[in-house]
Amino acid sequence: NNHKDNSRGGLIVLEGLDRSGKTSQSSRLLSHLEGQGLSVESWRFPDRTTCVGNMISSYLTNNSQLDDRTVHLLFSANRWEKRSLMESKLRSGTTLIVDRYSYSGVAFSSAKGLDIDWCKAPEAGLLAPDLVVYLDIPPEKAAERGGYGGERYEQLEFQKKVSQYYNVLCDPTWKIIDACLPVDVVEKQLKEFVMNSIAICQKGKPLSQLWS
Ligand code: Z5A
Repeated sequence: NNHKDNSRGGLIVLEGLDRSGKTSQSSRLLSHLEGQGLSVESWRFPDRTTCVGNMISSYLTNNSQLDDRTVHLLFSANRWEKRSLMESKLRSGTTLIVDRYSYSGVAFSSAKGLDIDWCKAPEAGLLAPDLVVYLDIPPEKAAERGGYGGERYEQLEFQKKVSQYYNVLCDPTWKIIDACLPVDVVEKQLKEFVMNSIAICQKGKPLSQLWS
């Protein structure tokens, strides 16, 4: 196979607790990759701009109540509605930096007490990330960063449970960065992981599916 035919962008996912620094690192990474002349976009889930995303946003801000399984499936649907766009962007050579993905979906819903396999099921068949970077921060440290707003999940005890489920989901392919390090140090480590991953995708690594 001709490499150029299969060349594509990378699907880069950032995961971590609330306040672990995902948003800050996404924007730094975006600027860096753009500066390298790469085609790149920054995405986040939930994507609150869609109809489904609107329902999720209203739930997170406590403006509506929803059954736990219902909201889980909405988060999943919010990823499914972006799946085909995601695939076409990647195939056209655009790298996507995605702030939260299916792992958040499973970790947060499992932390509420839902069965983990039940939580994983609707995610199967979404595109598998080429790289998952976990920004690792103890829940207590994250809480100290302040700015916990009024959103539904922004409570220390709950974040502790979420962190336990991230540990269950974490596999040896994940890259873990100590998110308590200074922002610049985290950024440097992140860039290295990402540049390596993009290089492999450019050489034609096949796209694969999550949990199927
Ligand atoms: N959720 C779900 O249940 N199911 C799903 O499928 C998905 C999500 C996708 C909304 O997510 C909620 O939805 C989320 C999970 C759930 N609930 N919680 N918790 P969101 O993406 O809208 O919200 P968030 O991810 O929690 O974003 P965040 O609050 O913006 O956190 P962050 O992006 O990780 O952190 P940050 O904004 O970059 O940084 C936080 C602060 O720390 C800020 O003041 C920074 O300046 C500071 N910071 C950052 N890095 C450092 C370092 N290295 N040192 C010191 N200070 C730092």
